[in-house]
Amino acid sequence: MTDRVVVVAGAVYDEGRLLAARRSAPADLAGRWELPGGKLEPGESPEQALVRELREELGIETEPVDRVPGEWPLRAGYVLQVWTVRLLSGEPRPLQDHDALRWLAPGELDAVDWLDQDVPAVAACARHR
Ligand code: 9L3
Ligand code: MG
Repeated sequence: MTDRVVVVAGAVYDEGRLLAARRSAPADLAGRWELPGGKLEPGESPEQALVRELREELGIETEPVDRVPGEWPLRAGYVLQVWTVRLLSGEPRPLQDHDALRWLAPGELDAVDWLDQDVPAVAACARHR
């Protein structure tokens, strides 16, 4: 399938805790939490897109480690894929599209109001650990 847009998201871990980001835009998603990331740009690999998105959105340098098995449909024509990501440098800050961040311990994964599609993605991340 080539006629669909891949949205990549990062499961960023630091000392066993998973980074969750609260969206501030667009209005219909604001206040909901997600694994940060975004759409691939033309010519980018998923890993390249993820490194770019996490740099732009959070000001961190990261290294994709491996793909979390699975794929989750977003709106028509879009699909969500998730990579486990190692934090190389920087302290994440909500620079665009987010207004809050939380590091969630393994027992806290249901403490935030995830976007609908991120619920199964986060569960897959937990299984994948
Ligand atoms: N989306 C859903 N879950 C995620 C991410 C990163 C994105 N973990 C959805 C929200 C938007 C679309 O994908 O509708 C594109 O994301 P972005 O480029 O606005 O971050
Ligand atoms: Mg984004």
